[in-house]
Amino acid sequence: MMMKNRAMTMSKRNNSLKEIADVLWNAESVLLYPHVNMDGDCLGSAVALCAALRKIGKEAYVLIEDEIAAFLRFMEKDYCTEELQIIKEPDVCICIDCGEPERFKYRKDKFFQGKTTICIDHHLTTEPFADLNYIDPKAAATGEIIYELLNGMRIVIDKEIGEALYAAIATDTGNFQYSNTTKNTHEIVAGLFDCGIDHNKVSIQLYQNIRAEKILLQNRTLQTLKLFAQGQAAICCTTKAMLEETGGKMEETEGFIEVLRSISGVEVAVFVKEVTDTTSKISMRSKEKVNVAEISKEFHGGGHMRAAGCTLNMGTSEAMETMIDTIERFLKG
Ligand SMILES: [Mn+2]
Repeated sequence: MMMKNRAMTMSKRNNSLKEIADVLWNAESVLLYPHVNMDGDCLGSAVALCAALRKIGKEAYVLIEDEIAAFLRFMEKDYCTEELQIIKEPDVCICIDCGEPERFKYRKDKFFQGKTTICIDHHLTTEPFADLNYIDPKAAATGEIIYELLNGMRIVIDKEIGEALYAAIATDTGNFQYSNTTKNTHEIVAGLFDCGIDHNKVSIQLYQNIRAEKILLQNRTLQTLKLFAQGQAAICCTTKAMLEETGGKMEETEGFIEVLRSISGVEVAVFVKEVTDTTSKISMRSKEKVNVAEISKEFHGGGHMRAAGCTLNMGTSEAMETMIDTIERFLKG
């Protein structure tokens, strides 16, 4: 009975990709909204959809509010803009890979000015808030959903769109290593190979394109590494002082947490980032057992089983202690 209710709620709150496709076909102008701290999936998915919409004659832009990380800039071209008025009265506003309006804070008002709003996402914790919602937590990346959407719309995926989708899927699956990777993931990527993508070129952009300062920052950050819960958990932090010391940037801490999770015996990896003296951003990853989305919920955060995050109103040392206590308690229970 409970299962049935859940299934019913799921189907009720999700629209179909066909409904979303119809709205897009009927629109003249579309604004796409990736979340802040853009990762490969949100930017790759947004750029791919933007390029596809332009191919079918729509006016489309990816509206952003923060800087694009260097390793993702190959996708930017003339799609991305911070200009809120680039389209005065957009027919459609779509948020991509992002489950709550707070994740596009400065663009939020503009988003809700769209005649139709759409949310396309794969986060487990996303509650539908747009006019049309398509949230599929089984998708390893939002890029997979965009691939299905474009196929359904019979828009030919060219090399450029294919490479953006490849970047989206490769980054959100940890280069096809994470548990979210499915047969469908590989089938979609096989489809992208048929579109003529140069996956090696994309991989070099994504993974062999690191600034030396980032490596120095990683080295400094790892000096704060603490193992706890009998070695089942690991935590480290990056502070603003470390950025000055090394010349690294906060956006370059992306991926540091993977080093922690790669430690033998570690089930939960935690990374703490200083935002201000009294605000810290927490990222969590787990290996096989722990649902870190449940831990992040205790602090009003969100995410998936194996990757979640939250914000704590405290400095980094206090935040580290808080996370150590919480996770020790969690692993005991
Ligand atoms: Mn994603």
